[in-house]
Amino acid sequence: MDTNTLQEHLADLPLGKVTFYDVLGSTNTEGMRWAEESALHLSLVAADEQTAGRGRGDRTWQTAPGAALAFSLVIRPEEYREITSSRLTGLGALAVCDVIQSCYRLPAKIKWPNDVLVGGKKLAGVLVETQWQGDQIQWAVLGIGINVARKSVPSQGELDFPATSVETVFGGAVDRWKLLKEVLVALLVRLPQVDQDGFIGDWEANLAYRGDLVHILRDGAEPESGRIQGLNAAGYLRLKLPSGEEKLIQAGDIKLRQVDRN
Ligand code: BT5
Repeated sequence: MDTNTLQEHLADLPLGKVTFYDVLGSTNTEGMRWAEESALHLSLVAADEQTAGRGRGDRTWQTAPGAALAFSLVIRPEEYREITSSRLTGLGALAVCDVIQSCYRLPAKIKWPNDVLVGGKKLAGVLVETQWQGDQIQWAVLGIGINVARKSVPSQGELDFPATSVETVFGGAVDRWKLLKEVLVALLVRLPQVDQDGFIGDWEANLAYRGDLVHILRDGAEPESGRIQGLNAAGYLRLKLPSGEEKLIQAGDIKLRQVDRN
């Protein structure tokens, strides 16, 4: 793949600038640089390999060469007034989920806030980074990493949650560039819905562990347990505590784990 071929492949989508790198630190870091330099809405940066791929907080995201998708979209959400970072994270996860379900017929679920799972294993992660002006998002960079080929899955010892790849769960070869286009189309279909009421319902309908007991883990804080009720309008998790009280959890740096049912 190269920039020209990718531009041709995606020519029928209403994207801004499109650039492909063989090796890049992080497509999100590059996307943020572009956004600061006034890159057009829906500009896309993609890389075959990331050497400093990032997850939330200080976590890393591994993108091995020739095996995965790593890309970031610059979003200038002028028209979507009620947009939040949380809803944009949901947008990325829901778009991947839509494609894995409809094009590959697999039961994908969203582990709130930002992971896509199949069979209880993570195959994609979403990282949204935003620049605010007053109470409005000036721009957002929506980054998605998808493990496509088997060799994109890091060794389990390096991970804090089980991982898989699209090819592993699909059981056959998957064309990375076809998958990239499918996810971009799903993002473009979902983007105008992102500030609508129905969007939260669609996101909730695809949540993993809904109704189940989970632990919410935060560095340096006591874990909290509760049952997942759903999401509020901002995209925060509604957790029913053992006391019966409902608590709203903001995404930030939390980790969510299902409590063992055994
Ligand atoms: C995420 O963070 O899952 C967000 C991942 C976003 C990656 C994309 S790739 C394009 C764009 N450019 C970037 O630099 N980032 C975005 P989080 O929920 O914090 O999960 C991070 C954790 O996932 C790590 O601590 C590892 O345990 C695990 N992990 C790292 N690489 C993985 C992989 N390839 N597959 C599965 N799990 C992985």
